[in-house]
Amino acid sequence: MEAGLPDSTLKQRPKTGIVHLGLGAFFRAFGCVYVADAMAASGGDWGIVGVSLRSPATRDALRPQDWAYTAVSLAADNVVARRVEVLNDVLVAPEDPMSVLTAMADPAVRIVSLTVTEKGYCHNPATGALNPDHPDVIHDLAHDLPISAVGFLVRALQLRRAAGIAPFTVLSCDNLPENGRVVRGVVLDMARRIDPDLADWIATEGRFPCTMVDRITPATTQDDIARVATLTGVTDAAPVMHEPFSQWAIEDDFVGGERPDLAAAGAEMVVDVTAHEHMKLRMLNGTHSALAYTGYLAGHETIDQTISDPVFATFARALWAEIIPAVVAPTGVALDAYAEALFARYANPAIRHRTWQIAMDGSQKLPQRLLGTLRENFAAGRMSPCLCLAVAAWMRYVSGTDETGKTIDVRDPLALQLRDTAAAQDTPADIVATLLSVREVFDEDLANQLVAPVTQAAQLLWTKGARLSVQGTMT
Ligand code: CS2
Repeated sequence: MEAGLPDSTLKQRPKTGIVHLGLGAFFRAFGCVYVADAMAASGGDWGIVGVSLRSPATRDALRPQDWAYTAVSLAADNVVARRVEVLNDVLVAPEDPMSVLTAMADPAVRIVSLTVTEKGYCHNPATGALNPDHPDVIHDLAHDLPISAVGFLVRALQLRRAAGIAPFTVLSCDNLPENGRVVRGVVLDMARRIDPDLADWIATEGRFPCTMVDRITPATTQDDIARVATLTGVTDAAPVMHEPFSQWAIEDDFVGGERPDLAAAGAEMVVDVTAHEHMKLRMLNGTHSALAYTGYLAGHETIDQTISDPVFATFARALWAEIIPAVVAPTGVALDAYAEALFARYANPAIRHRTWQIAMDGSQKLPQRLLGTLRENFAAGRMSPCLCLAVAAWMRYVSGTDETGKTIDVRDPLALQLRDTAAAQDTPADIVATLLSVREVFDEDLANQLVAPVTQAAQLLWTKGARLSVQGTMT
């Protein structure tokens, strides 16, 4: 059968107003849907040009479908498919970086949004600052045609300034605390190394609102593609599967106030997103990572499987009990109720979110997900045995061998360094000591505080295995 969604070519698409860097499943299940709804409600030219920074796969799948695709909302008892027709094009940066810069420098483009994952910011996760030794940063400082997202932002802003065009708003949609301030910091740092006047112009004229994004969107599988074909009767080579829930809180600070009417699509436009961000990163992503490492080691493939194991259900609640004292609730939110809602979302059996997927890139995720909470709990004299066990589970996971002796396919920018460092040690205590000295992840103060409780957790983990350790930590 020919791939494609035939009637899409008959419709007029909105003109492009947004370039999106890092067109993965999450943004297509989330941002694209909000922007489509905002235009349906209030109009505006906010069509999206997506950019893949690495692989041509998404472009190749979507082009025969005229860039339209199916977003499938999966509840336990209800499946709803909708067509999303907001993309006007998909560019593949390594094939033609100039075409990406040209799209970003177009005066009609007023927003450049990003989902490039934590490691895409080329920053030091522990400090948030640009990592000048990152190979992509070194490359982008030496060449006009960049390879990193940060490089594309800086070079496109440079072109706009030279052409007398206002900057676009940079809208980070990644799970980083103060994501807008992080991206502003790395952009200004790189710009300053290229041209200090450019950096000053970006600092004055540019806008980098922070956002909190939330929708669980597992990677699409071949089974999903077959399922969507059965469901809709149409072959879609790149559908996206997501939970029904979604939440987007955005600081309403855009260049010239130019943005889609995202509030009409259900986004919360706020003055300061910090409280939302902290709550979400610590309570959702923090427990996601904790369940991913311990659950994976205990042999659970997905989050819903993990949480349907009573030991891990209790563990999730014990984690929230440790996390909640370190979270300031956004106005009108009850944190206990938020935790219970998260539990129900994790338990959704229709969402097959692999523990292995969430376990990826832990070196980039741990600081904002687990370590901030731990730091504050230490300062307040609160014990956090479950969070410490999660850190120990990450250490066991990145050591690269599971409890049955099988190799773990660890995906992390520091994977080799972490595995080799751990492999050179004899005991769990030595592994903990050596991994706590990885300064990209743990600062010295925190490492000193973690040494005793994480060693204790690791000794349990290495002798008893994950499931019994989880059980033992809570009794
Ligand atoms: C997950 C997130 O893969 C991960 O690390 O924790 O992608 C999570 O599903 C989203 O942030 C939910 O909004």
